Amino acid sequence: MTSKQFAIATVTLFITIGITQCLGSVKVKASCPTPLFDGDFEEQSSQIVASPWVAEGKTDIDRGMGNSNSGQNNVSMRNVTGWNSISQRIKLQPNTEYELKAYVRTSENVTDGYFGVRDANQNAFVELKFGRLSQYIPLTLRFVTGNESEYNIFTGFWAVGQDSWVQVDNYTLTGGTCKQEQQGVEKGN
Ligand SMILES: [Ca+2]
Repeated sequence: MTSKQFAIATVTLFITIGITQCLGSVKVKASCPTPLFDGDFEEQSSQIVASPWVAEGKTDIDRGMGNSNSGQNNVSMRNVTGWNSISQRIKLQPNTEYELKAYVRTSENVTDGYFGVRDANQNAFVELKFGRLSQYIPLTLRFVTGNESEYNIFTGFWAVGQDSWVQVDNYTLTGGTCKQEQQGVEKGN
């Protein structure tokens, strides 16, 4: 239907938000293989969320249910109350710029969803709040790491007293350098 496409365009407009958090003066930009594993959830072999992903609340893998953004599998969180999320612990280079992206869609009554990065102790580092997303929409977050190298990427939502759900697929994380190539290192004096 054409109304569907219109809805996608409208939502995309609202979600094209790039958040850049600069925590250090050193910025390194290059391309590198992703430090994130099984971002499309195709390696998940059962309904129960397994490594490298970690589930909180009522979070399952949909396998071959036609709910994915691509491939066979996606994550599905569905609950009436409480916090429900998917996360993965990752290693990143300190003081380096990254871009995190995932495709997310929700039931109509979701108002309190979060997509982003926590530190090693699960405290918020950078996050984007989202509400209803009637079709799969790429959520994108640009950030610069601090001095630490361990983080947790996550997507989750608070269910607010009624049956509601969030589905996630196709996570990617780009940025960082494969080698130490910081400009200015070999300056000499
Ligand atoms: Ca998938």
